[in-house]
Amino acid sequence: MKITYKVLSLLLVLVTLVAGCSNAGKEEVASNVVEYTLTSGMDNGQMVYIGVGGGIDGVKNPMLSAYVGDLVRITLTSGEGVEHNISFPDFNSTSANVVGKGSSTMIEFAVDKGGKFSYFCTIPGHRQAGMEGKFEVSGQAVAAVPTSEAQGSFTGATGPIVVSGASATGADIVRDPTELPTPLPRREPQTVRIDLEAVEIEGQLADGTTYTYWTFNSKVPGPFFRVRVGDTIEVHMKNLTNSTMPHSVDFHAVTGPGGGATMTQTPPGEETTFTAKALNPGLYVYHCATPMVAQHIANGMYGMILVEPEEGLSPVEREFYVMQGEVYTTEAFGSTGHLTENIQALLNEDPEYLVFNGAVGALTEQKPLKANVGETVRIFFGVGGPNFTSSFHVIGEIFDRVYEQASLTSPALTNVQTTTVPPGGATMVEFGLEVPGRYILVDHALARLQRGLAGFLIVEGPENPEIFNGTPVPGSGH
Ligand SMILES: [Cu+2]
Repeated sequence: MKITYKVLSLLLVLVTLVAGCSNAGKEEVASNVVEYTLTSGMDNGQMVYIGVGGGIDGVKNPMLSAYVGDLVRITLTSGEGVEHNISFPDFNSTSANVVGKGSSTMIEFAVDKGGKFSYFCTIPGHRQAGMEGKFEVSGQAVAAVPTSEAQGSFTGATGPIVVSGASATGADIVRDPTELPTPLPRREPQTVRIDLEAVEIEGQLADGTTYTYWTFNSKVPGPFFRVRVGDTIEVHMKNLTNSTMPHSVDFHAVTGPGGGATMTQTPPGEETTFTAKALNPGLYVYHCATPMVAQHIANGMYGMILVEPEEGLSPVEREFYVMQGEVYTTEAFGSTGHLTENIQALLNEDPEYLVFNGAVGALTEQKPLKANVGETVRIFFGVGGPNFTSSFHVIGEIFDRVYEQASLTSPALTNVQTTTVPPGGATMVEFGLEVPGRYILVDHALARLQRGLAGFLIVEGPENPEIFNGTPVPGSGH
């Protein structure tokens, strides 16, 4: 008995010692608190998280790991000044947004289940632009948490819903279709400076409806540039300090990787520049090419540049600048108030709005095209998109000449009713005006008319009954 007691006492002492040691060990390495520091940045045109310190130092979108029962602490710092956050939706944890270079935020959450998970930035478009990494947890679940419940807390993709808020007013982002440079005089090739400024702006999308546009120079489309073949363009790409995104520009007129996008990924508050020689005459689209590119285009970042052939274009009385685009909102077409972008709808190619020159009514009530009987008009027409091909048509007119695919060095097609223009493509059409009245610019996929896609060409002058005669029916809409 005595011996047994002694053995037991010894055992007890040993157990206590071992327990003490192991506790001390845990505290020393804090094995149940896992800390990671990440910063945000750009890499190859992608948005990324970059690891700071330890085994993840410098690693893009590093794999993070922990054990069940750990407490995870994540510090996120804005490395480039763009607004971001970090979310672990499976653990119901999302940080506050970091705003401005160097600002940081921290989250902590308990790891209650094992498995493979993701972390990402929940700001629309950022996950798709690259801000996503893996989070692996070893061990068994501490308490059963239904995965579906945890996933249900993340509401990334909702279908369009009708929300009619109070009507809202925003800036006029509509590009006047007459705002374009006049034909260039005959001259030797020269260097032409092109100034672009990325401006994120709350603009008027429709009556009582606003939307946060991303623009080149505060209008949609961006400025129309006009150079001569052989000219060198010197592009200055500026991004306003208050931007939430980096922006860039890809000129389809440029020969070189990314059309300039590789050299113009521009963080908020900075400026980039490059030069390029215009080798091929034509009418070309330019657009922002910062990931997710489709999002930047949908939000309004597109425009056109005309590279005139050496001999120039034939003279016409009037030239117009029109571009087609799509807007993807969470709220249904016709909602009032400030509408929010819907990335899932963008990925589904399911826009609520389709517009000429940026907004509903832009080229009808607000800034219609105007001309006179006897004149010849030329329309530089392009599709920013990002997704929809246009079947461009002017109701009541026939295109005398279509420079198909905006090829200015091929013979024009003659006498065309409707012409196909792909996203990131353009056309140049010309036609004479014989009869006064109101002509309607459409995409002949006419369901789109119901979503805002219409423009007016108002032609004044004497009636021409020999060509068109009769009595208009009231309310015909033409
Ligand atoms: Cu952009």
